[in-house]
Amino acid sequence: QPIGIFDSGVGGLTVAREIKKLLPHENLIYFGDTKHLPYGEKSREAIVGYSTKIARFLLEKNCKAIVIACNSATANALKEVLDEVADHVPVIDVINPVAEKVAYEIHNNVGVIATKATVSSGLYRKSIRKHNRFIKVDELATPLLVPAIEEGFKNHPITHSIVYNYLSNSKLKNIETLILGCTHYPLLIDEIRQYYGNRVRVIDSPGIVANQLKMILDQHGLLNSKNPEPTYEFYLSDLTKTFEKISKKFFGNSIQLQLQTL
Ligand code: DGN
Repeated sequence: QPIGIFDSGVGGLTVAREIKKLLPHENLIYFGDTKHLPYGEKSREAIVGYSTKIARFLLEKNCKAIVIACNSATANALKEVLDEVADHVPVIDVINPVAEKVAYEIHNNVGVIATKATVSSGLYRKSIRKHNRFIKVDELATPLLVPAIEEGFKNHPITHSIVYNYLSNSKLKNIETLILGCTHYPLLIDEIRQYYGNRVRVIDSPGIVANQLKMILDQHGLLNSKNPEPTYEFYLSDLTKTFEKISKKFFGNSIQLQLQTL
């Protein structure tokens, strides 16, 4: 049985890549809702509609666990996705495991950069402070980063300049730890590191989520450790060049992308 993973586009691939690394015997099914991207700008109702449909699709594909590899979907539709599928399979999101880890391990000022849909939910702040009310958490919406990534402007002067403008915002002035609150953003880790040097620790969110998934599969007796030829299936609501490029970079040239209307 495969693990289902979804995002609005290429962002969730940063999580899928870590899952593949940590759990190399698992079959994976990835759904990228490229037709409705970016989720970060959509209403809560729209995000709930897309996310629950995708979760149902992954359940019908016989997935044994579902990873919501999108912060905007987690922040706006976690409850509805749980209502839809949690009776059948465990659901792992990208905010709660990260918030919990940060709450217990970090003792300084934390900054979060994310889409508008995630920041307006305030979920990072709430989840971190539920576990540790002494941490100062500042969240900043950085909406231009996703289109820059989807346009393939990696290591491009435009992207450097957007990153510089956002990170120099006064809200993030005194942070010592940064959470990339959007699964697209690890694709800009070089630009972000270049800005901060060693001054700020960037949390490895995809790694934390992959570990959480492993723990949950283990708890449910669902870990697969003997599958010499794991399969990777990709379904997209629209076939895009960017998705093709990044998915092949992470998973190899032989993968097939399938169009799936949502
Ligand atoms: N990758 C998604 C996230 O983590 O929020 C959102 C990207 C988008 O659709 N704007």
